[in-house]
Amino acid sequence: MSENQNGMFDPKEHQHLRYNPLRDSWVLVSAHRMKRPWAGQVEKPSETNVPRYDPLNPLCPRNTRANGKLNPDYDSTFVFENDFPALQPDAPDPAADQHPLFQAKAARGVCKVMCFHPWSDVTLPLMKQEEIVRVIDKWAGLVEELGPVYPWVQIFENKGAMMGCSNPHPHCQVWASNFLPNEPALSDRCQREYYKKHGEPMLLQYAKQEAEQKERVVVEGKDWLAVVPYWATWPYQTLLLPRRHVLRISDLTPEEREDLASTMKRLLTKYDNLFEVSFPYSMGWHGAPTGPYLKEDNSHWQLHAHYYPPLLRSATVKKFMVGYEMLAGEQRDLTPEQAAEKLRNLPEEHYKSHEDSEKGK
Ligand code: H2U
Repeated sequence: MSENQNGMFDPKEHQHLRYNPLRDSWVLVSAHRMKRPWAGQVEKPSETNVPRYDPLNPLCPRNTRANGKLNPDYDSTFVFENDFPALQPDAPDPAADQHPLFQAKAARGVCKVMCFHPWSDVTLPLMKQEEIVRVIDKWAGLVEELGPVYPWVQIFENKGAMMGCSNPHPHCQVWASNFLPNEPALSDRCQREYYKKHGEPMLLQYAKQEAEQKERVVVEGKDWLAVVPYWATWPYQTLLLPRRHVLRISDLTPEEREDLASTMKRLLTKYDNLFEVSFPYSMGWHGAPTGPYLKEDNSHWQLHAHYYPPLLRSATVKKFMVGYEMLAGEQRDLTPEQAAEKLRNLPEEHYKSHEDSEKGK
């Protein structure tokens, strides 16, 4: 970067654009805006007390779901077909003869819901490491089951009402489709082009760089790394990366699953500790595509998870992706380095662990 009128470029002081190589787009970083007062504004909403078991919650063990089906008395993870699926295996094809401005394509697939735990009053960071390993094993199992049939298996978790989550019971969703959706299609193109040009998977090279530079690292495990990416758009966005070249979640070794569970627990505990609230986010896994892509060379791919949390300044003040973001481009205030430092310095003991030990959890 070159000098400007104010002297040497300082990313904390001077607005600039950063390149997102996974989306081939730019984000405007305006860190000087963080000088607006913010000390002391840590508003904490009164946390609603979720009961461990609610006889009316359709996700709890032994309860009846919307379609009248009974859940088993599960004691670990539990997967069921979404009773209100956005994608179903059968739908007729739209007419082939189409105007270029009115194009439609066939969309088929399946939607599943996966409960992480039989209790409604826990979240991933409050679960035991071995319980998180079972979640990871189930994610891998779903990719193994649906991957041979569908090109894309999207595992995602919407956490918190702020992110549109409809049920407090710890769960995620899995949507498998007969098409590659927009985000993975873009990511596929970007990783492929990078690999062609640089001869190494983009995110493998990126993880090595971040592990050396350290300033954006939030949590480091033996096999995993959680960073606030250089190009993050959400204030506390993170990227979870394996250190080894791994194409899909189903390719992880038992040791890598253990380390992933530990890294997730540490990261998500820090998230909760940031504003002392169960931190809302949307997260999801991206790995090499499946279905017909299983027969192709996907060396350009590297497995990773994105965490997109909406909160900015406190438990109630969220970042809105509106105005400039909707009409021009993404913009952020605090730098990714500042966000990483804040998260990194937070304790790895959950703020609730004291309360919970008193309650004898
Ligand atoms: P969200 O909280 O992320 O919306 O996920 C809950 C999902 O659970 C939602 O997609 C499904 C909803 O369709 N669900 C059922 O399949 N059956 C039910 O009885 C309740 C909710």
